[in-house]
Amino acid sequence: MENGFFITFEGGEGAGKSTQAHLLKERLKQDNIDVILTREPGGTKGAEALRKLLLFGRCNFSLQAEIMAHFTARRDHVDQLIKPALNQGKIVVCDRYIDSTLAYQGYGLSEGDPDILFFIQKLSNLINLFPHLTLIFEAPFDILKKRRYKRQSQIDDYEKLEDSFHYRVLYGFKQIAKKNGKRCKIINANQSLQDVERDVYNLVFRKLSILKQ
Ligand code: T5A
Repeated sequence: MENGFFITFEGGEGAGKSTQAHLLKERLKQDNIDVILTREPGGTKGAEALRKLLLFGRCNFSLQAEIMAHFTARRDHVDQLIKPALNQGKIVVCDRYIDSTLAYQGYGLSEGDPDILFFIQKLSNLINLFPHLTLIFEAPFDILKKRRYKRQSQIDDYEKLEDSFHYRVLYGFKQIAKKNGKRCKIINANQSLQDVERDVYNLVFRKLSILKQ
C-alpha cells in the first residue's frame, strides 16, 4: 500500500475547486510537505489529449463510450502519475476524480440509471484506488452559475448543457456524499475565499493528524 495521501476535490463547475486546490498546495508546501496538484480528465500526456476530446471535441460519444474514455484517461493518470507519487510518500491533490464520473455521466447524463451507476462502480473498482479524503464543494445553483459566467476560461461541452443537467449533477454529488460519509466531507463553497480556504485546510490537517496517530 502507498505511503502517501490522496485528496480529491469535487463539485459542480464554478464551486471554487481549482482555486482552493492551488491554495491548499501552496499552504502544504509552506509546511514543507511534499505535494503535487493534478486534475481530471488530464494529468498525463495521453489523458490531457483525451481531455481535449471529451471537453471540446463535440464527439457525441455513446454514453458508455464516454464513460470508458474518462476511465482510460484515469487509468493512465493513476498508473503514470498518482500511484508513483503516492508510493514516494507524497500528498496528491486531484481536481476531480471518480465521483465526477458518477455525478456527470451517472446522475447527470443517464439521470441516475442504476445500470449506468453500476457500470461506473465496476470501472471504479477496476481502478482500485480510492481517495483517503474527498472534499465536495457545495453552493446554491445560482451562485455557481454566476461564478461560471464571470470566469475567463473557455466554456466546455458539459457546461453548455441545460440547467436541468447541472441540477442533477449537484443532486448526484449530494448522494455520493451521503453514501460515502467516511471518505467525503462537504465544504460550504458559498463563503469568502478565505473562509473556504480555512475550512479546507482544517479538514485536511485533521485527517492527516488522525492518520499519523
Ligand atoms: N467531467 C470530469 C466529467 O463529465 N466526468 C469526469 O469523470 C470528469 C473527471 C472538467 C469538466 O469535465 C467534466 C466535469 C467538468 O464539466 P474543468 O475545466 O476541470 O472541466 O471544470 P471545473 O472543475 O468545473 O472547473 P471550473 O473552473 O468550472 O470550476 P472550479 O474549479 O470549481 O472553480 P474555480 O476555482 O475555477 O472558480 C470559478 C470562479 O469563481 C471564483 C473564481 O475566482 C473564478 O472566477 N471563485 C469565487 N468567487 C467568490 N467566492 C468564492 N469563494 C470563490 N471561489 C472561486
